[in-house]
Amino acid sequence: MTIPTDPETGEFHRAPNHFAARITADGRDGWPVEPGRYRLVVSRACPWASRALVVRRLLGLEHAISLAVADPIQDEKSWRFTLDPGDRDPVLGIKYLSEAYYKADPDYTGGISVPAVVDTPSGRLVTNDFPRITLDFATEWTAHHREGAPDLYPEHLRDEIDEVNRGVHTDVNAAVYEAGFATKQAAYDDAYRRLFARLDALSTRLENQRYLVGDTITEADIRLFTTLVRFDAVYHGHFKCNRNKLTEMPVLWAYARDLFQTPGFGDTVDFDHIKRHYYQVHEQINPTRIVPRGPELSLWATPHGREALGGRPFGDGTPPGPPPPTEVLPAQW
Ligand SMILES: N[C@@H](CCC(=O)N[C@@H](CS)C(=O)NCC(=O)O)C(=O)O
Repeated sequence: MTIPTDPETGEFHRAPNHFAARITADGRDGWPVEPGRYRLVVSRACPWASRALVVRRLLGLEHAISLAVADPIQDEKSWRFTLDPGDRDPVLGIKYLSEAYYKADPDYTGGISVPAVVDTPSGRLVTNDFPRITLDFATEWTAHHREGAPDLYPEHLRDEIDEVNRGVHTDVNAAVYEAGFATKQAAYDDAYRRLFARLDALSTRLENQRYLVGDTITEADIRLFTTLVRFDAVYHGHFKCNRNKLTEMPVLWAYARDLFQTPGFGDTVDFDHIKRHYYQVHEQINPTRIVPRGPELSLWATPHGREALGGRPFGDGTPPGPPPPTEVLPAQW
């Protein structure tokens, strides 16, 4: 995979999402909420796609929105369904996710990214607008949430959640990539500084409160979690985000373990997919494509002690049950 960077500044700039139609309860974009109609396509390696995996689990949308998992290693035609029999997604019948993109727009020349939501009857991509996908799962699909589903985007906290999300996006979710993909020292230095300054601020915020906003799990926690869970496995080494390991930042490490051990979070995480994707796909930064053996993953199961801070993980709701049998992952350590 070629990583696009600005030749002048050496900075990596993320491409905008091209397909931004929304699936809504009122169907105003032509895509009404309808259980059984849409297929969520992810890579379990991808932090942006993993948000959707966690939200779908927490809300119990597995029965309403089916799941396709791409091979963590893209080839020159991008995401492919080589984990499925005959190398085809069994529901969409396609070998490459790009086929759904070109069905939606035959002239499309941009990147093929996950997460993607595909309309199963027509095989067309509906949206790859990752920040919107999870918010719409939380607010537009409420009629199909499980009993006891939490409110991940409570109306009275939206301004605060949006503000936290902006900082986490710029200085954490995106900054790790900007550090890792930088081709000039100054671009790397800038991303590294922003990342650790923000992690320090988040540590302070989380010292005496269990979750980022309010006293329950919200969309803000999910967005931070998907970067933290990858931190020591890939960002610390591969992306040179190495002032500290997550395990050396006590508050964030306990916070991340707390979420990991909450049903709906850790049961979506496939460290094998994560490690193979980053170390094998980004040949520019890891030309040998060797996948490191560490770190020791069993530490994710150690006690975190965050219950002492109070908080009600699911508010008035309840944790989700186990994942559907077809989505149960192999033991991670
Ligand atoms: N849709 C966004 C964010 C999602 C994203 O970056 N997903 C990654 C995987 S972690 C991907 O699919 N990259 C391939 C590509 O954009 O061509 C983007 O295009 O940058």
